[in-house]
Amino acid sequence: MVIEQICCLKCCKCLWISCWDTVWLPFFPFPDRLCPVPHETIIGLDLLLTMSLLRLLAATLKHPGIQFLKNQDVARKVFLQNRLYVSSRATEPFLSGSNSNYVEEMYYAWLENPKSVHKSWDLFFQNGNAGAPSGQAYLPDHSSLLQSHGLNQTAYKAEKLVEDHLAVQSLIRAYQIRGHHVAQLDPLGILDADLDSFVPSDLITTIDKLGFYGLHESDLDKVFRLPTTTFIGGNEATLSLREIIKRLESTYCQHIGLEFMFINDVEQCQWIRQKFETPGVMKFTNEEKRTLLARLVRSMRFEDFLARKWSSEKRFGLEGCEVMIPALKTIIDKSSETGIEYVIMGMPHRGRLNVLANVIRKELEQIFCQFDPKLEAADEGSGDVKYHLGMYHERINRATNKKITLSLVANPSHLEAVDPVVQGKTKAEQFYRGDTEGKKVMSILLHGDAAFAGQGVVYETFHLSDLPSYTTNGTIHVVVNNQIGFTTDPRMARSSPYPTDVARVVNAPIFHVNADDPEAVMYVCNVAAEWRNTFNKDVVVDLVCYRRRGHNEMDEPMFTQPLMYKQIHKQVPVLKKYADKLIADGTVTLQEFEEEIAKYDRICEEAYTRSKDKKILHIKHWLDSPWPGFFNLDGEPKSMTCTPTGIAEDMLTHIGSVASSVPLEDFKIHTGLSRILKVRMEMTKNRVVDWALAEYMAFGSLLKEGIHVRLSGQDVERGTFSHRHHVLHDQEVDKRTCVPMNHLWEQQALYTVCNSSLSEYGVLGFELGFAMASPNALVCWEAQFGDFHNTAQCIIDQFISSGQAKWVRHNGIVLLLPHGMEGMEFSEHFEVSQLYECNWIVVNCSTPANYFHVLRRQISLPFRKPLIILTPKSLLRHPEAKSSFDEMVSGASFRRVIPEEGIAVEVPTEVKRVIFCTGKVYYDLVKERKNQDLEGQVALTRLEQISPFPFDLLKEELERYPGADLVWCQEEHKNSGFYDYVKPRFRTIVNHTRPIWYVGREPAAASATGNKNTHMVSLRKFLDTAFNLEAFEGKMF
Ligand SMILES: Cc1ncc(C[n+]2csc(CCOP(=O)(O)OP(=O)(O)O)c2C)c(N)n1
Repeated sequence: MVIEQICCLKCCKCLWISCWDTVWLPFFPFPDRLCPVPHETIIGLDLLLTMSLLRLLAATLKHPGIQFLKNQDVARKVFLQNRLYVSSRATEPFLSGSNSNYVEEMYYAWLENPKSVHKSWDLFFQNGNAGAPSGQAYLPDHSSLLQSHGLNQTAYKAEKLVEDHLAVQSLIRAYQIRGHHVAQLDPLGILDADLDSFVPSDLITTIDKLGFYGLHESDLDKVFRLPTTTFIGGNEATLSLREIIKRLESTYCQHIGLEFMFINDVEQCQWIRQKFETPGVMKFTNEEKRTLLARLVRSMRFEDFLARKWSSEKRFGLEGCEVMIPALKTIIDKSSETGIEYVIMGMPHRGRLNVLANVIRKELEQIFCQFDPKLEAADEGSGDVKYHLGMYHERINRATNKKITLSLVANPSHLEAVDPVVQGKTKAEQFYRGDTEGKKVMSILLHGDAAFAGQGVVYETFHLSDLPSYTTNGTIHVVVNNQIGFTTDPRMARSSPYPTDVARVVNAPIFHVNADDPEAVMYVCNVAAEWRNTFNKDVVVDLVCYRRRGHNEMDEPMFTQPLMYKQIHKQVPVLKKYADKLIADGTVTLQEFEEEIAKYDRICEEAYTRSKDKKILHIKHWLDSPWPGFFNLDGEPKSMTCTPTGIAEDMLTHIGSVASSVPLEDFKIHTGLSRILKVRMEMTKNRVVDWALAEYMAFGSLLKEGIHVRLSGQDVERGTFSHRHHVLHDQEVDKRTCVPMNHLWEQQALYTVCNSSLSEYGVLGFELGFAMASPNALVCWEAQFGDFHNTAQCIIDQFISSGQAKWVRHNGIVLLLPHGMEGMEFSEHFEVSQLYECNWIVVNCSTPANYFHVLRRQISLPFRKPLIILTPKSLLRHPEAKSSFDEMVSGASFRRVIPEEGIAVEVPTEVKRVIFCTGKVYYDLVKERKNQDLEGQVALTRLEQISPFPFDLLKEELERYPGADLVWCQEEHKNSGFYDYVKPRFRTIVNHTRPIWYVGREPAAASATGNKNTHMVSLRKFLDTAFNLEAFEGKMF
């Protein structure tokens, strides 16, 4: 412990340490560490600090002195008596049991030869023997004891001075760390923003608390030198204690509460301290104040206008946090000033219409007309409520005169679900612009306090913020902290002091601010934007506000929050408060203020009149991510055809050989991997592919066409089942990797393959957002085996399956979902139009070639549609699951159904049973049919595309075998798998004239048994039924 103190001091003040070392040198095993400063010069503070340290150390060393000498000779006793028994306290603070042997040795040596010890010891023993009073023998004063009395006085004073300086340093630090706990953040003044009325004992909230530091009221006018870790002095190096406390209070305990001292980076902490502590930083010009007032006018009058015109409509108004509009505008202005060209935003319901109107600047009539219940939708789909729609707008930023694009991403009601989506879209926009540092594109996420604290996806999104393939180089989070979630009090809604504590995990600074102080809010927003620009890290602005009405405008909040709402009813609106202030100080006149209000009201009225002419709602005018040039001018696909997806054989060979090699020199791969690559090379020579190679071929060929391919998910680089190996690792050089896919062609698009954090919800949302930015990319997310995708169900339900219907937004994301039980009349373009009509495509490929084609078809389609690919684990290495190049070359395409191609087709009338199946069970059925010698009597037809259902092809199949039993066989339990989905569709095809029998496992609650034997028995059982041609005789359907 003592040694630690040495180090600590040494870091701070080397001069003091020198002196300290000199005095203490004999007591510690540092014989050659001499003070670099002559002892004679060590006076004043240095000496004092030394003393105070000595006292401190003595307090920790309990033994009271060198009594051990008492049985030594007389001369020694003389010394001892003088040293030890004159005081009730330890005589010399540094004399203790732990160093007693050493001191004793020193003393004997000195007795024999005073020059044999260090001169500080010499002086000490001399003074001791000369009868120096307790505590003064060690003073490194070379003059005599004659001066000792006067020196004692000086020493005491100086000692106190040093102590006080240290105390003041601690006090400053206490404010920096804990000042926010007493900041006046709640505009209502009834709830502590940190849910705790506790006042830290080291903040000087009353004068008696100076005692915590050993200070007194009388010290208030003493002047102290300021440490380098504070900027409260501005240009002054010293300040009186009174002024220090005043400035700390005004920085940390007024309307801004800063949480940043947990950040591990000293430079970042210094930066924040400088931004907030420097005196006079929060000054605004009159022009800035007027702009702020005008923005508040718009924010507040917009809500008033809606309330007047549609008093019984839900709009999730912003009343109580009107300052959010100027806050966002300030962030955007500042970011535009630093070079940002594109801001992507995500937000919940609260204040969304206001943001659309006053931040994005959507035409007001487009917003107002949506309140008309008779408005007809012009687009396909069910549409969505007005406070969920997205928006994209390019405009000139008035503050900077620079072009800026603003996009608000459409979202479902699921709070916070949009967060990772916004991040993914932002990453993509940065990627396509080559904006590797996020200097051109950035994101802003808005949150409600309850949702920010409660929803796990917030945490998952934060954890993406610093990962190389997912970072957006800093997001500005703005929390509308109205201190209530629907009807739930925050004290029942979170266990953390603030709703924002989740941000601490990534060392993001958190700026709490009282939303009724618009200037404080503006200042904080400016700093937040500068922070992002400087450090490319996340930052949180917590707008502590209130909700003037109920959760929505129809709700009665007094049922559940009576006291809070009594206070809210008394609350003067922020606009009035701020206007009064500016009028009082002469920044604006009452007349100017009233004119500003009248001007905006007029704008709203005129837009309202125009809105009445709008009879049709075009949801596509609310697109957050338009894809210029991809659709025709009406927003329709340019064609309804899909080019074949096969490719030239030499391309297949080239990709195969790169996939089998290491394109970098002197790169040593694992021997096991060498074997895998060798097998790949063999397959390429033999013109066949397995699952992994088919995927390689699909990705590689798309890259050649300039299509960016991105594959993300847990362990995707190697592949969970070690089949992929898209990233090679040098076995001898740490972190040296190679992605052969990026060495395919001279001119090719980039391939990104990235292992993700262990998140499904967050990462799938992110990739969906990435896919949203451009149609010219194949963005794939792979889940791990075990139905883990169900923790991302919200993204699947709310965005992937229904996104197009709600927001007419196409998205071509591909979900690779490992799956398995190891445990009529049709038009010419039926296939493609069916794909266009559906909400997503689900396939379960049984061959590598089909997997290859379906990936390529994703890009070849003239529109974009989510694609779900079930990828059976066992087919990754199944010896039968191989495809020839012949199935992949030019002219070949994805096969939605693979009909029977064996001897059963030669005489179809002989076929007694057609078994329809999908995926891997096909291989079990083939084997069993062969074993039972039923190849002429049982036909096997594979359903490769499950949705949309290939009615056309299956109809042909059914008609080919008119006299056969129709059986659906699946390995899943009856209540899972696809039986319930295919059955009514098959019956539609046969017009309910023939039954479709079920063969498979019995219903079960759990998806797989943990027992291999049970699994095999149930497999045997259903295979027996599948090939028992009498199994359904006499049965009713
Ligand atoms: C995931 C999810 N759960 C529940 C809801 C229902 N809900 C809508 S708003 C709301 C309260 C949100 O409170 P807060 O985040 O503080 O935002 P505020 O409404 O106060 O602005 C709830 C529970 C929802 N929309 N999403």
